Amino acid sequence: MIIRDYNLLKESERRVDSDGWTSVRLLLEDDQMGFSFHITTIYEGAELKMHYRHHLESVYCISGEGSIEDLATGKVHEIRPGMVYALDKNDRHILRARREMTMACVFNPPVTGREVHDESGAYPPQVVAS
Ligand code: 9YT
Repeated sequence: MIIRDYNLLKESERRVDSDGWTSVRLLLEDDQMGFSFHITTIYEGAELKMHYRHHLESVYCISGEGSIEDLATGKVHEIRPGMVYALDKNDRHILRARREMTMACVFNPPVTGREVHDESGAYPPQVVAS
């Protein structure tokens, strides 16, 4: 069993900071769960264009408010506490935070730890050892 405490890990090397967001990676690839699990803070006013071409991601909004724009359709969905979105088609999207948002995020395949977005808004593919 793995037991971890966000309150301790938020100031550790598991915290990754980037433009408009910070993320504490509570479960990573080397935990061998088949997914990674992060608590991500999206700062107020942030506008993040993302395209996880190599990962599926589900995101649950714990607090804050904003919106997600599906770049395939142009449709904008409001995001409030209690809502989840799942990028089941590796959907290109823009996430906007009107107020700081706290999100619980799951990635499949799991990220390894230090990933930040590349210029296309993706993380690199999982490297499987042979
Ligand atoms: C909600 C979202 O996708 N934010 C970007 C950071 C990402 N969730 C991460 O690496 O934890």
